[in-house]
Amino acid sequence: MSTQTLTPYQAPKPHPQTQYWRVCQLEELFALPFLDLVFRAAQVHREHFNPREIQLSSLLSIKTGGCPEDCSYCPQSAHYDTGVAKEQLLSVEDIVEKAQIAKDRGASRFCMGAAWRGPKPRDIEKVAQIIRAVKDLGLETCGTFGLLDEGMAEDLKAAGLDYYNHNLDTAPEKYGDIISTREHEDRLDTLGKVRQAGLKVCCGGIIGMNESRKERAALIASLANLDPQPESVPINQLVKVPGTPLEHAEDLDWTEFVRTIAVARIALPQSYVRLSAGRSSLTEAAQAMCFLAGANSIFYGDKLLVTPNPEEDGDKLLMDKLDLVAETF
Ligand code: SAM
Ligand code: DTB
Ligand code: SF4
Repeated sequence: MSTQTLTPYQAPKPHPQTQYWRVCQLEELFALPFLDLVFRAAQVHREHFNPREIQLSSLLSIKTGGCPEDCSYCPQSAHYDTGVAKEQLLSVEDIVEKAQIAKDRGASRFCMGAAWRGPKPRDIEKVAQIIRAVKDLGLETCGTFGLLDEGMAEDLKAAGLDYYNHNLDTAPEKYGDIISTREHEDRLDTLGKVRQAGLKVCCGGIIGMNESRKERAALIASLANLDPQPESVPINQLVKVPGTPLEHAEDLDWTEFVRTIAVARIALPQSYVRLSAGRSSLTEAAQAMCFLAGANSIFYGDKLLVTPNPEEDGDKLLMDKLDLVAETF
């Protein structure tokens, strides 16, 4: 995989929402003939980005398992027996070692996830130390630690955090079917705090949770109507983990995944759209179609948080075949 850059890196800036998206408008996009939709999304992508560049983010679970929340998709919830062992917060040294490896392999951003409903004040102190150390390696930093209390986003920003990942996960109307321990409004509240503190927002969702196409459109509408829009939008396909309530969710056809990427690209024209969890079950050709439809970021590294992701070597090969280059930061 070449790391040659075609355009100098420019950190994304918050861009105001230019249009309020109604769910029915997004359903109309979903219903376009497949190749027309992909073509339209590819045009939007080319207006705002160099389509040969892919942003590479590596993920690390810094505190694993035993989460008190009951998210039906999540292998780390203490409510389900998924075989994920509970681990304490990793040490700064262990995390820095993993971050250095990710950097050496070509990642530009290091995303750290914690299986918390939200951090306690003492966790913020430790996490701030971790962020400072990762930032010192010259990587962009991203954290996903759950719901934040007053002042926490400011503390994370002061430690050098660039992005906060906090997903809306599913359509507002479906939220209660998937999670009972918090509400959609709680997520919006934390997103507001994150924005207010001057952090960049990474906010996306999961498809393949037995939702209807209308609900997929409603998820994208809720992301696109955030004002300003999120700089980064991870689109995850559910990883069906045995023991979770969604382990037998109905399979989504790959074309529906590509359609979702395309609709996200059209509705969030200036956001990075990340082809996120679920890549292991997509063929190379389907991933290529996602890149054509406007995906311009991936999780890079052989593990997501606790489940597998494609190997780096395979991703490098795929990027070479498609003449894609890693965006450097
Ligand atoms: N606990 C924090 C929270 O929920 O915000 C941060 C970590 S949580 C694991 C981060 C995200 O991982 C979730 O919002 C969800 O989108 C994604 N995720 C979790 N389990 C998943 C699965 N089985 N398949 C796809 N995405 C998943
Ligand atoms: C996001 O949207 N997807 C990532 C990251 N943000 C934290 C997590 C995917 C998790 C997939 C299942 C697992 O490995 O736990
Ligand atoms: Fe906990 Fe986050 Fe998993 Fe929900 S998604 S159970 S909040 S780790």
